[in-house]
Amino acid sequence: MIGIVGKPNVGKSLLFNVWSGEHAKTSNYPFCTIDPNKGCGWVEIKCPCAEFEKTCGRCTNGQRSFPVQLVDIAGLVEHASEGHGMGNRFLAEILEQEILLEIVDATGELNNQGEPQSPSLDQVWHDIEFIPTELVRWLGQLIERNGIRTLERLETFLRSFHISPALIHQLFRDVANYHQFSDPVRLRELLRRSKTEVLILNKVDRCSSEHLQQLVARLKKDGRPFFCYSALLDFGRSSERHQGQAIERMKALQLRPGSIILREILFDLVGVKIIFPVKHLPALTDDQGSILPDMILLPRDGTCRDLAYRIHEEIGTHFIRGIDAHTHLFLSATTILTHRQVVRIVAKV
Ligand SMILES: Nc1nc2c(ncn2[C@@H]2O[C@H](COP(=O)(O)OP(=O)(O)O)[C@@H](O)[C@H]2O)c(=O)[nH]1
Ligand SMILES: [Mg+2]
Repeated sequence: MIGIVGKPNVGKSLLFNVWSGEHAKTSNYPFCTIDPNKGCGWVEIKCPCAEFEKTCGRCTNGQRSFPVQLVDIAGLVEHASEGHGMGNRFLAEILEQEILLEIVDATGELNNQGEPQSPSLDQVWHDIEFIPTELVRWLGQLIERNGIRTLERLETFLRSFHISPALIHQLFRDVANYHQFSDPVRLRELLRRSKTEVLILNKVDRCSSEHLQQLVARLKKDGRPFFCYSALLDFGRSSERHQGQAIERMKALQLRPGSIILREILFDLVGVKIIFPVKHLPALTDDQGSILPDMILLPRDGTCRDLAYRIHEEIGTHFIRGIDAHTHLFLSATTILTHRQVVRIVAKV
């Protein structure tokens, strides 16, 4: 669901390790991460059981953890789309993700080849633009190479990257000829509107304050979502020896831990919601008697019928109504559900 992308050595694997608590190899070597590393980040959600005066036995201090898939993808290099570096295989993997965490070395101390140089703001601007530019270039080439000449074929082709036919139709319906299917301006817009791109300025611990101020001021002006971060300090928080020091430095730099950033991305930026489906009311149980057994993630505009489909294809097809566990009111197929809502689905099965 979340792809971690960026050029080599910006700290993708370290961030992945910290956020997922897993231990993908980190090193200073450009292609240390060859296969995508998959793991889970965890976001905490307030469990509804207390509001119903129940004890679900699944939460800790009233909090439930919800897993979010993270994929650490091998370093993107200049002209990856032309077969340099790891090329097509991982470019495809990147575009399959719904959320792209675009990691940039905030110091600008890595040149285009991922080799050390002195700090450079110009390098940072270049790196920020580089990720989407490379993705768009690759997508354009893929469309050309596959000889896609009709809007219908373009829609089918892009569906595998979770890009909706409606959006493709909107952006490409007026093209005069099929060469425009690989137009970088339209493809950039397609990427912007089909994925949530979040910029992470990593290695902030190494930036001078003047450098950082200039960086932040310009990004705020651009108005795109970004987070200042230090995977190294966040990692330090979990080590016994340097914990106190890491916490102090993060505080001084006003940096937030990965778990908080992840929450903000999911619930504020993307606007996903977690729904608790139950089979029996008012018990809030499944057939085995487990209280609030499941959590299901829905998009911002996810409806009651969407929830039914996520539970089971059959339940979606034979949906009759939903019932809200608090109010006991009926919910129609098109009712948009709210975060942490507890819902029973009634279906003809
Ligand atoms: N100072 C500092 N170093 C970092 C930070 N994040 C990663 N690094 C270092 O940068 C190097 C490359 O990290 P790695 O995670 O392997 O980068 P990847 O190639 O993008 O996966 C390693 O030596 C890390 O320890 C950070 O926030 N601050
Ligand atoms: Mg790596």
